[in-house]
Amino acid sequence: MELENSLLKQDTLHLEGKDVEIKSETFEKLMFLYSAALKEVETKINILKDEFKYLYNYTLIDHITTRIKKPESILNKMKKKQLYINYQSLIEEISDIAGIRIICPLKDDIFSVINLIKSYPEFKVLKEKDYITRPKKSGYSSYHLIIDVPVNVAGKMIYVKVEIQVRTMAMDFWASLEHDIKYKTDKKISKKMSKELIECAKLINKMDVQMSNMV
Ligand code: 0O2
Repeated sequence: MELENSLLKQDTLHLEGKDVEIKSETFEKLMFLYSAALKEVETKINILKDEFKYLYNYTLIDHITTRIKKPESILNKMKKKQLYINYQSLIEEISDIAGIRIICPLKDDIFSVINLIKSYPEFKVLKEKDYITRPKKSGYSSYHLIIDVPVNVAGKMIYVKVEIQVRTMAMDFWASLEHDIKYKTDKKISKKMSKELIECAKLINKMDVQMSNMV
């Protein structure tokens, strides 16, 4: 595999300055760490989801999805960012290898979820992007957090980055379709289509605000 071969040029990997070394042939072991961190976050968010459902009879979170970024996508992102293709830059510069997406019914729920996540003492927030208050030029709306998650491996605590995206069902509908149009079709998005997508994002935002006001 191209990515793996390139990364293998580096002999050892130092994680977050901790006394942990991973031999270069163990790309899978690195992915195991991301996967372990993702499971830690997923469990906590599922407990939060159930807490609101069973204790307060409220659907704060509709559903959760998780994914580990595919090697090809990691490599493409590294190339796009013009990074050195090695483990160190992968760990330091690519923050969304492990990703969890939290889908809420209402816009206000997003901020509740974000505040609750921030209150977990074990998660350290490294980066925060509020594309809810200020959507991207494309029309994309979502709240992003990059957190450091402690994972206990071989008796040592190491910290692994996980990206959390929080958005409403309506925002997720838009983002999924837009992502498919952008990445799955070979067509370059025309100016007309970009404008239409921005219009749709505005309609979705209007609907989200209206729905929030009704509840
Ligand atoms: P994929 O295939 O979904 O994983 P930075 O963190 O500043 O170095 P980055 O990673 O581009 O740069 O940050 P940003 O803008 O927060 O975007 C991270 C992710 O948000 C993207 O990951 C997408 O999942 C999502 N995203 C951002 N902008 C858009 C958009 O315009 N449309 C859609 N549909 N999703 C978006 P990837 O790796 O680009 O893609």
